[in-house]
Amino acid sequence: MSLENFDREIYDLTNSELKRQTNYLEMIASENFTYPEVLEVMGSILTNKYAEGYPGKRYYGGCEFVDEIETLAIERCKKLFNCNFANVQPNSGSQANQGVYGALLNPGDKILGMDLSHGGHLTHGAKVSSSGKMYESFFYGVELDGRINYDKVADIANIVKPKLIVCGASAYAREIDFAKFREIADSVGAYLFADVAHIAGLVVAGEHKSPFPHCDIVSSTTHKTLRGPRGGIIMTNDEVIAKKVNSSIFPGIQGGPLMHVIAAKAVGFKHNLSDEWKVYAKQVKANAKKLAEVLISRKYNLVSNGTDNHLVLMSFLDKEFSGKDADMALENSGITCNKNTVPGETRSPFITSGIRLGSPALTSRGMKEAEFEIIGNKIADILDDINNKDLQISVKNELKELASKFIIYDKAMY
Ligand code: DSN
Repeated sequence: MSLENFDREIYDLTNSELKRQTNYLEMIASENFTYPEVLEVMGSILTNKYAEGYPGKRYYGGCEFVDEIETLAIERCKKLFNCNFANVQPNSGSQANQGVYGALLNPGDKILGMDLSHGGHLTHGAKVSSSGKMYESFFYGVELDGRINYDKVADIANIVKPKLIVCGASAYAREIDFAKFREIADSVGAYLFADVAHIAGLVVAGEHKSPFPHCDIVSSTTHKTLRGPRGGIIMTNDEVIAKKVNSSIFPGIQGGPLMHVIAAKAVGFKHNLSDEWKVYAKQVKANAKKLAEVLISRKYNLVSNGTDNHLVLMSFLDKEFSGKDADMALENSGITCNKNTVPGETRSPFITSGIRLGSPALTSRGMKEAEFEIIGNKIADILDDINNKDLQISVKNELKELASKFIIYDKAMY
């Protein structure tokens, strides 16, 4: 029986979400539109198969085909990141990071990561996350200019003497210098762990410096700039670390891997290995740069005054309206983004003084600099007159018209 006939509520809600994704301009920096082939295999019979263990060493029979699938995913992942070992089983980026810590740390060990309010991630030691509960976490941040000051990171590392340093961020618009982090880690004898979830799609295209060979271990999600299915991965060049990672993921924190998602990761990696991928990643950066240029020309402040990657952080510290106000005004105008804290933040994390805007999803729809110029100007128009509800309605209609020229999925997929 079809979903439409069996469960009309979920069918209708899924179609409503498809319409929302189609009609709105998706500018959440961590979101993307994955490929139809990825969706196809994720919705396949592979979901039926239990395969606890790793290829060739499973705890269940009947794994001959899923073994081949996981091996393909591993080999493609290694080729992409140019490394010797990959674990493609983490169900998410958070679980990948939990797996990394489980492999290298004991409860109570010290870790040093980027402060959540400065652009870090929950799993980089935030006290509300298991990374901050199980380990003693310390933080570095960005300066008021929005950039990491590597000398300060070195000073903090020298005082804290962490066992592991995390580099990588969720809201940092500038290139991360993995070589400098390596020097800092070496100066205190710490492991260096890069979480490249946000920038992985750029890294594998050569559009951002690679964390290898500088980092001992690297994690990522597969759905952000990589544009694959939701999920996590862990990579390393060190055989001892690789073995520890495998045990840390299974049986450490996960049971049966999601074989339909692992197959989808393999399909996503095949896209990432193609020549077209390099064109896409270059365009993601070019589009973010154009957006930054337009917003600056319209007299808006950007954290770090620009971008080297796929995202732009707008700061409203000098404005009467907040990040939350801007987020709502843009949502009313057909643009989806998220409020974000900024360096020197004066408002609460629920209100904030900034928004984060990303280019990956709209680039996947085929938009280029010309469209980002239009969108940047529309964002500025809305923010210039933030209480003008009529303007928000008319911009929403204009942007819906623009969106309709860039189809995401050319047939109903459900
Ligand atoms: N939630 C993701 C982001 O928005 O950056 C990180 O996991």
